[in-house]
Amino acid sequence: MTVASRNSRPDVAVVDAPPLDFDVSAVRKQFPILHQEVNGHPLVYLDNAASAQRPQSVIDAVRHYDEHDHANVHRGVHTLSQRATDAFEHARERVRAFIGAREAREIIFTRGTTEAINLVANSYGARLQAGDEILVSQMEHHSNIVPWQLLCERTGAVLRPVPISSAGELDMDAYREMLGPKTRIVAMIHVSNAIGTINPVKEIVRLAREAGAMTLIDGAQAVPHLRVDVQDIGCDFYAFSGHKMYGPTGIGALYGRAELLEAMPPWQGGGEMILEVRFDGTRYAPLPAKFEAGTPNISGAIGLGAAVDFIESLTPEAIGAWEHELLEYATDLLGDIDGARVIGTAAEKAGALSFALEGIHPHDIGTILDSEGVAVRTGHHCAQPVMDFFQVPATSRASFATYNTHEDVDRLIEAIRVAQKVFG
Ligand code: C6P
Repeated sequence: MTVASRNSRPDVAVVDAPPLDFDVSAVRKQFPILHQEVNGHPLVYLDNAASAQRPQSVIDAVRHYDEHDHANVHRGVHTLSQRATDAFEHARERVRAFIGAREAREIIFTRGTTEAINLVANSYGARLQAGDEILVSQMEHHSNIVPWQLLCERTGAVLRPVPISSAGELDMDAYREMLGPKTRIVAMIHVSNAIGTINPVKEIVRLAREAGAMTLIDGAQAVPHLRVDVQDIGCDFYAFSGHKMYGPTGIGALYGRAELLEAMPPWQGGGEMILEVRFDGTRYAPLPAKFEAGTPNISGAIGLGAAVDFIESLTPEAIGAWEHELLEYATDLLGDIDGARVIGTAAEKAGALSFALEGIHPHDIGTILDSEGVAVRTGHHCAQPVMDFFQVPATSRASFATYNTHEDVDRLIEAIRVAQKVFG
């Protein structure tokens, strides 16, 4: 099977041809962690969808902050607090520009995608009533299912999954039919972490808006691979995590349209999200502080800003095209292996290649691959409905980043052959 041409859908922001001049060895030099042996073999890191590695510039940005500027933000008149605040707000501005938001106050720092979606489900969700409908896809990560299930339990709203095809693409006809006057929220994944499908989010949002529904896009697996422009997509909310885009763990962002965020109640209460606290009533701070209660992950935000700079230094377009080349190469080679089955064969894919090997449990595959120095993820990838749909308990998943190479793919394929010999 081959991955289809990258320019067949106008709303997928990727370039046509592989960037033949992509200097992957220069990129690799920026990632110290890659230059080590694991179990006696040079490391091949193909678990990027779980967490990508960090370039020296991100490591240095966090370290510089820790060594020189660390203090609480927005709270002190002293020099360190001002430096920390400046660096923190600079990072917000970098994130704003990265995803094309209009204003920096539309960027709320969160712990990651999970917290961003929970924020919306709890705050915006408070306006839902019994009988209202929330549409998600059947290929969602659990973090775009469970917060809505909890909301449904609280409000009596109904969660409805839009089906996917045998290729792992969203059934757009079913989606159109399911949209209706009861649809209040459409929450969909941009790029599937489990099977790599790129969803037509612009069209998904356009249809939802026509139906009068609010839209949230889970962009955790999109921002590392595609140019994302939230205004072009037209969504109300967009959520993502730092650690999948070469940044630190424990930091991410929620983009929200300012009018909506302003109209929403705070989710968490505490320091920094208030203007004035009295026992007879509290007034809340303006955006973005209203949604950032407590001391934030300051060094994480600074690292995220540096990760944005790293991606922009290469450009998301060049990164996406290079990774696509690797994805096609790996998909073709896997197709030559007897007993190998690719799970998810959508025409438009990014980042992840899930597969099954006849007669070998994915966990055994992962263990053998690790003994060969190849890191992949095995399991349900926090997307159990996808596993149920494809009738597998789990898959093995190789996921690509800008520093991966054709040699990495060759090593993956060799290691798969080793696993087949061991269990054959
Ligand atoms: N997927 C994976 O290996 P957090 O944990 O909040 O940073 O991200 C959650 C999340 C939400 N949506 C998508 C599409 C995701 O891929 C993830 C994280 C990892 O696939 C860990 S389960």
